[in-house]
Amino acid sequence: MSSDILANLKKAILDYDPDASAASARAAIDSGIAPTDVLAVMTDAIREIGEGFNNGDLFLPDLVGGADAMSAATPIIEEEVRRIGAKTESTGTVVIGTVFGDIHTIGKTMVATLMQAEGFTVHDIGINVASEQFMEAIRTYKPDILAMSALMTMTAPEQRKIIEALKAEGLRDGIKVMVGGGALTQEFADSIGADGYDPTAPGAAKLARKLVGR
Ligand code: B12
Repeated sequence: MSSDILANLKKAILDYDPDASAASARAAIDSGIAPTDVLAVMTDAIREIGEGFNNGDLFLPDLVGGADAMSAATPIIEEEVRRIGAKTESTGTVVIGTVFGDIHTIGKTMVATLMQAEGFTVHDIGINVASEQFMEAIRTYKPDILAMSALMTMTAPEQRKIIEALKAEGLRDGIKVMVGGGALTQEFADSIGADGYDPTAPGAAKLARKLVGR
C-alpha cells in the first residue's frame, strides 16, 4: 500500500503532473509515511529526470515539468514537517538561500524543511541571492548558521565570495557556514573555508545540529 502510493508519487513527477504529484504526496502523508521517505522518492524522481537531461534523452522543458511537479508536492511535506517538528525550544537560527545566478530551489527547500524538522528557526531568503542580500539577512536575523546552495559549476564560486564578504564585515567568527548543492564536493567546501558540507538534505540537517553543538 505505502509502496503503491510512493510509486504513484514518483510516476506523477516523471509524468510532469503537478496535480497527481500533490495528490500522491497528500495520500502519502495521510497514510503515515514519514516525510523524509516521501522526500527521498521525490529526489529519486527529479534525479532520474536530471540523468535523462544529462544523457541527451530529455530537454529543458522536461526539467521544468519535473520541477513543477516536485514543487506542487513540496509544501505538503513542509507543512507535515512543521506539524511534527513544532518544538517549543529552537535548536538555533539558520539563514538559507541559493546563490546569485542560480535559480535551482528544490534541494535548498528540502534542506530548509529538514532543518525545521530538527527544530531550527529557518529564514529561507530564496534563490538568486546576491552577496549583499545574504549580508543583510545575517545582520537582520543574526543566525547561528548560514547555509548556501549552488547547483552549477558556474555559481558554486559565489559561496567563496560570500565567505570573503563575511570576513570583510567582521561577521565570520560568529557564524557557522554550511554549503551544498549538486555542483559541490567536500574538497571544494574545504577549499573555500566552509565549516560544513553534506551531499544530502537529511545529512545537512544533522550536520547543522552538530555545528551548533546540539
Ligand atoms: C530541476 C532542474 C532545473 C530546474 C530548476 C527548477 C527549480 N525550481 O529548482 C530548471 C528547469 C529551472 C533548471 C534550469 C537550469 N539548469 Co538545471 N537542473 C535541474 C536538475 C534536473 C535537478 C535539480 C534538483 O532539483 N535536484 C534534486 C535536488 C534534491 O538535489 P540538489 O539540489 O542537488 O540538493 C540535494 C543536495 O545537493 C543537498 N543540498 C542542496 N542544497 C544544499 C545546501 C546545503 C547547505 C547543504 C549542506 C546541502 C544541500 O541536499 C539536497 C537533497 O538531497 C539538475 C540535474 C541534477 N541531477 O541535479 C539540473 C542542473 C543542476 N541544471 C543544470 C543547468 C545547466 C541548468 C540551466 C543552465 C539550463 C539552461 N540551459 O538554461 C538552467 C540554469 C538556470 C539558473 N540560472 O539557475 C546543470 C548544471 C551543470 C553544472 N554542473 O554546472 C544540471 C546539473 C543538469 C545537467 N546535468 O546539465 N534546472
